[in-house]
Amino acid sequence: MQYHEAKLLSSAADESGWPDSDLPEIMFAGRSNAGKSSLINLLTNRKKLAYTGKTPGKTRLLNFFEVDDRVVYCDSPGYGYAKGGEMSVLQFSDLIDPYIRKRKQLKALVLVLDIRRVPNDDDQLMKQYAESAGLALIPACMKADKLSRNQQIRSLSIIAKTLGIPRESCIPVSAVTRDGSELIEEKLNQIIQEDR
Ligand SMILES: Nc1nc2c(ncn2[C@@H]2O[C@H](COP(=O)(O)OP(=O)(O)O)[C@@H](O)[C@H]2O)c(=O)[nH]1
Ligand SMILES: [Mg+2]
Repeated sequence: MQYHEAKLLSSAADESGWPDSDLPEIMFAGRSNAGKSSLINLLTNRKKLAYTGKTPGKTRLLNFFEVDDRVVYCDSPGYGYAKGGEMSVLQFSDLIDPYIRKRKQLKALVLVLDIRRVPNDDDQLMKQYAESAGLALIPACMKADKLSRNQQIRSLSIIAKTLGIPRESCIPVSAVTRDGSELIEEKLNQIIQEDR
């Protein structure tokens, strides 16, 4: 396990809150409770960097974390319509649309999915957002520890088919066992290095 220096740079409700930084950025997006914050904590080896579960007040903002003076991770609110802290698609678009369109150093979208759930229209839309902005797409299928190997393979097929992407690109991840985190890290490193 590697030690990572990580700190919150800013929490942004709009463009004025984007951090004053030139480092490459990676956005983490997905439905509420999919595991976005857990994945950021996993990748940075920090238990409480990003807020997991319900943290009132922080749910409607983009949270930017600088990691090892080399990359910035952007944690975003859950999208879609539901109870709890989720944002409507419209609110969510207002927040992320300018960011995805204008932020030059944004390189990739980590699409955070619950491996047990079929991607919905919002997930599809998010994937299209990434595509149209020319971002690399990394589908992280969280909570793999909740399924057997065979169940994982079946779920990954369904997820890949629904999103119209190759199954090999969908990475099963567990924040509990840490499975998959190295693969995600590898992909992110490639993207960061290509950017140099
Ligand atoms: N078993 C298991 N639970 C997870 C995993 N990832 C996230 N969770 C749990 O799922 C819930 C939502 O996670 P969170 O990171 O807050 O999701 P977010 O809303 O997308 O940021 C929390 O209770 C996490 O502990 C995982 O890989 N395995
Ligand atoms: Mg979160």
